[in-house]
Amino acid sequence: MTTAASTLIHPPSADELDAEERMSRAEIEHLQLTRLQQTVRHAYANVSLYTRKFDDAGVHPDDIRTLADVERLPFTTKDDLRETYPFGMFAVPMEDVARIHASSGTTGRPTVVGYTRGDLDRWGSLVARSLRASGIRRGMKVHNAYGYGLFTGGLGAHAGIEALGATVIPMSGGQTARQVQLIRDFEPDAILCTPSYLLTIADAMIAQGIDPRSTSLRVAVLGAEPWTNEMRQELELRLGVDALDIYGLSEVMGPGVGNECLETKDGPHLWEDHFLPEVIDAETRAALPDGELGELVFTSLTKEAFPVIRYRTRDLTRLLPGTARPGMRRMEKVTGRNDDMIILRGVNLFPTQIEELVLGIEQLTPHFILELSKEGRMDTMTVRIERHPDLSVETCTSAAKVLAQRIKVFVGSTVAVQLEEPGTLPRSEGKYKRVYDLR
Ligand code: DLL
Repeated sequence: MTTAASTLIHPPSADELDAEERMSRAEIEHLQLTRLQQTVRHAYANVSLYTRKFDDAGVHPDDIRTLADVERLPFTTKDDLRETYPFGMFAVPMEDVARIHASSGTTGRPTVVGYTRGDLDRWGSLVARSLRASGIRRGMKVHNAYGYGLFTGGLGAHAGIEALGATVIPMSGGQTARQVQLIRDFEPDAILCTPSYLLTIADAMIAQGIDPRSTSLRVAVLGAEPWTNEMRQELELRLGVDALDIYGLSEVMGPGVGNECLETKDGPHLWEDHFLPEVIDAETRAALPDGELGELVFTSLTKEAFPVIRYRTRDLTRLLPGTARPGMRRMEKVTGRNDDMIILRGVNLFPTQIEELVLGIEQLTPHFILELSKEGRMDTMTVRIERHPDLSVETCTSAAKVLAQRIKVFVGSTVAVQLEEPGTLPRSEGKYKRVYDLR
């Protein structure tokens, strides 16, 4: 732990944990198998898309006798969700659906998901577990700046804060100046938002003459977009908080599918009593052993309204053994999605690789975007980055040159780095749009 503030918060003690968090690996796997069998039967019986897919694959729910048998089941993709838009994959009658969420997505129809009353309760308790793992507890005030509405971030986090018994400040995203004022006036202990939005908030504090390290905030639970360990360090130093990674996606539930533990900060532990993770080779779709990098796939184990079988997340990561919760596996911090990969003259790169390099150069600001364009038939990329307001233009210009060199060395691409005036690039209000493709 890197901050002075972190001495004030501490991880939950063993008696504060859920019984499942204390289970051994064998106990978790036993629970997973029973729940997998129930989920597969439920999906096959109640969702016609699954009936058809299972039949086409020649597999029946009775064939699932071990956890490894999950590999016999067909995958589910975002296209399946689009095809059954809006409610075709709900496994319960609408009268049992207590809530609907949707994610806009970048292309095509939104994906729609549903929850029974029981699903909402389980979701709330998993977010509560996540926040507790982050060091938040009853008696703390939590400023929730994830967007409320169809996005699962706001309401999902809200329910978790309430389930934990902490005090929720339901701020939602946007209105940054007001966020700063309320952080000052209400003195929350914790903030929940995207990592890029926390940067925006820190900047707004400085603009209002407030030292971001001087506020009451001690913990930040950040997710909904990829972010690097370098960004963690940057945010922890700037704001004097412990920054923890919360992971999730609407198709699988929403925030709280996994969360980092304060004592280790080594990638989110996946709450395996409710989700069965796999990592596959995105090309061949073959299952990969733990430790290998590939596409993350989830089968839900307790969902009623919207069970998912081997849902392909498009997130790239690897599965690792549990540490702070030895019975449950971790995943490496997700630093890229299949969809975010930029192919620049034959070289694959992810925006987080650039983030890592930017944050490694002290004279640069973390405010940058990537612009892709064409010069003749050549694809080109420009890193547009704001210069540091307190440093001379010469210093910033040479830092920009260093960045271009490091991108060449570590990523293998020749890119242009263009300095911008402070405060001129778009600021995040939620999930940050980092890449602009002008080709
Ligand atoms: O972003 C749920 C969420 C809200 C998670 C608040 C955490 C906090 P979607 O809008 O469906 O749901 O987007 C899901 O966002 O597949 C990842 O690509 C990305 N993502 C979510 N959490 C993380 C994270 C919410 N901690 C998609 N690190 C996922 C990296 C993340 N990427």
